[in-house]
Amino acid sequence: MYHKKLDLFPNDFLWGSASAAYQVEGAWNEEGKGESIWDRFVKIPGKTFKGTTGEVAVDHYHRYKEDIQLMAEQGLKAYRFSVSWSRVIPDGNGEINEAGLKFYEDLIDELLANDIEPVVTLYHWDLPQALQDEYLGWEGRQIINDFTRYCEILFKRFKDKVKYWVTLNEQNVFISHGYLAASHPPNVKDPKRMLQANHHANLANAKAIQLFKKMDMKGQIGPSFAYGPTYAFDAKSKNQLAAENREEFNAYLWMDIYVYGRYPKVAWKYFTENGIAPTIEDGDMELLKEGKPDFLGLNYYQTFTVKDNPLDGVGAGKPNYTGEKGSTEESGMPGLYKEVTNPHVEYTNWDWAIDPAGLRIAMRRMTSRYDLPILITENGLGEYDRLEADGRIHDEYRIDYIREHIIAIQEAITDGVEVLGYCTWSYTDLLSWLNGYQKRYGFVYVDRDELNEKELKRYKKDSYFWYKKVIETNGKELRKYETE
Ligand code: BGP
Repeated sequence: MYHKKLDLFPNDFLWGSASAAYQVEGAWNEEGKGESIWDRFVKIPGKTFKGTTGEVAVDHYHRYKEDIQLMAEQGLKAYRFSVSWSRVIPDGNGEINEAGLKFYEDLIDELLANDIEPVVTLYHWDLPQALQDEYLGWEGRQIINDFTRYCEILFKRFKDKVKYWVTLNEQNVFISHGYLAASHPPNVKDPKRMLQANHHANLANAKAIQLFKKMDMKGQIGPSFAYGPTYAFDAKSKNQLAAENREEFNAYLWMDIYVYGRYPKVAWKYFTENGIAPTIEDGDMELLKEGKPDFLGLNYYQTFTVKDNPLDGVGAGKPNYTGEKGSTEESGMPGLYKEVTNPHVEYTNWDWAIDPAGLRIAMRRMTSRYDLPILITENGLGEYDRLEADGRIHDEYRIDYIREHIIAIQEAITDGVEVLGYCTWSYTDLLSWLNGYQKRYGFVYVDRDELNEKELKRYKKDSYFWYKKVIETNGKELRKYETE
C-alpha cells in the first residue's frame, strides 16, 4: 500500500527502550534474592557462549541511577524492564523479600522523577528455581496461582505508579526453547510436556489479566509476543501451505489464545493426532476467554522464509550462537515447513534477517486478525560494536536498522494500525542469553566482555544521539543528529 503522505506519530507516542532483569541486573544472590532457573541453567557446561552468565551482567542493580540519568538526558519516554520473581519472592510462593520489592520501587520512582514511563514485565523467563524443584515450574498447575499471587503483590504495590504492564515475555520462545530444544531452562526435549507447560502459561497469563481487571487497575496489560511473520519461498502452492503451517504453529497457537481464548483448529488436530495435546480441565477454556489483553506486545526482529518439508524432512537444527555468519543449521518441523534463506534480504552476523517491511507486515496481520492496539516491546539489532580510542562507537548500521523499522511503523500507522509505542531492544548492552556479551544491542555501550567484567563503564554510541533527535522531533527527524 502506497500513501501520498505518512501520518505523524501521535503526540503521546512512547519512544522507549527495553531490558530484562537477568540480562542487566547482576546481583544474582544479593539482598535476599532467591535462585532462578537461569542462575542454575547457565552453569551447565556448554549451554551458553563461553560459559557466560548474568551473575554480574551489566550491574544495573547497583547502577540503575546512572543508567536512568542517561535515559533522561536522551529524553527517553518509556523504559521497559522486568521484575525478577525470585528477587521479590525468593522461593516463588512464600515470604516476600522487602529489599527486592524496594529495589523495583526505587527504580520506578527514579524513572517517574525523570518523566520516564515505566513499562513493567512481570515475567521475563527467570522463574524461581524453588518452583521448578517443588512442582516442575510451568508443568505444575500450581504455577497458575503462584504466578497470580506474585502479580497481585506487584499490582498492589505499584498500582498508582505503573500504567503499562506486560504479563509474559515471549511465551512462544521460553516454552519452545525450554521444552523442545532444551536450549533454555528447564532443559527438556518433550513436545507433550511442552504443550502442558504452555497450557499452564496460557492460564497464568489469563488469570493475571483477569485479576488486573478485578482490581480495577488504571493502566493497560498485555503479553509480549515474539512474532516473526512467515513468507513462502515462492508462489508454489506447497510452499504457501508451508508458510500457513508456520503461522499456525508459531503465531496463531499463542495469539489466538490470548485474544480469543481458543486453540486454533489445525494445530489442535495435529496435537491430538500425535498424542501430545495438553490436558484441559473444567473451567480452563472459560478462564482463557476472560483473559483478553488490552494490547498485544510485539517483539519483532525478523521474518522467516519457508519451503515445503516432507514427513521425513529436516527437524530442529542448531542456531548460530557464535556470531559466525552463515553457521545456522537448516531447521524445520517435519511434515510442516522448513526455514530457508531469503535471497531478498540481508542477514546479521548471527544470521537474523534484516527486514523492516516485515514489521509492517506483522503489525498489519495482527491488526486484521486481532484488532487490538500494539505496543512494540522489542526491536533492535544485535551486532559487534567497536569502542574507539576516543570513547566513541560508530554504530551507523544500528541507526540504519532502527530508522528503517521506525519508518515501517509510521507506514503501518498510516495503513490504520493503532500503535502505543516503540521500545527498542535494548537500552544498554546486556547479556544476550546464549550469545554472551559480544552480541550488542544497546544505545549505551557497556565495556565488558565474556571473560572480563572490567569496570563496566558506560559509553554513548552514535545511535544514542540519533535516537535522542528522533524523540525530540517525535519521529519527524530521522536523518540528522549531532554527537557530543
Ligand atoms: C528476545 C528476548 C530478549 C532478547 C532478544 C534478543 O527473544 O525477549 O530478552 O534477548 O530476544 O535475543 P538474543 O539475546 O538471543 O539475541
